[in-house]
Amino acid sequence: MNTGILHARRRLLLSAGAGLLLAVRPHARAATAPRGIEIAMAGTPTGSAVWFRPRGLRLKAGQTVHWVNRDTGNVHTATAYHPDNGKPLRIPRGATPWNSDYLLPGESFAVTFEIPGVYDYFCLPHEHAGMVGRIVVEGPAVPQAPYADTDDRLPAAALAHLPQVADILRDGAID
Ligand SMILES: [Cu+2]
Repeated sequence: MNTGILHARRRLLLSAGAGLLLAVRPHARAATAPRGIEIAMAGTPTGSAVWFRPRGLRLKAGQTVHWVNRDTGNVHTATAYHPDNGKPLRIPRGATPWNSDYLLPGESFAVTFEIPGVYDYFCLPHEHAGMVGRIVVEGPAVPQAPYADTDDRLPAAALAHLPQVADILRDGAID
């Protein structure tokens, strides 16, 4: 039996399968900088401090956010606080959780927000360094402290860096 051909064929099937998966991913990563609303993932050159900018952002329903890794030496993620990601629920009920996976410098990830409410998210490797963000999608009744019951399950630095809902609604963006 010619195992070389079999191996080559298996590789072909695997790569075809991977392409299919990418094609149906709702929020594919992109290697080029997108247009529109950007939240930068950034940090100091040594990595001693890392952040999302803005870390607080007000949106209207239907708007799309692009997280872009503007850091030069660090990978980051944008990951919803949700049981699917091993965390307490801190996005509106019924909203789809997201996890960008690791973004290299220059890579980006997009999510469109449809359901009004408060969305908290974090960076997987830097949650304990306080790399978190909060998005408020405007609606008739956005709660002011929607997730107080799970505050004690967040690292102290993460909780400290989540802006207040009222401040986001007033200012639009909080750096
Ligand atoms: Cu990070």
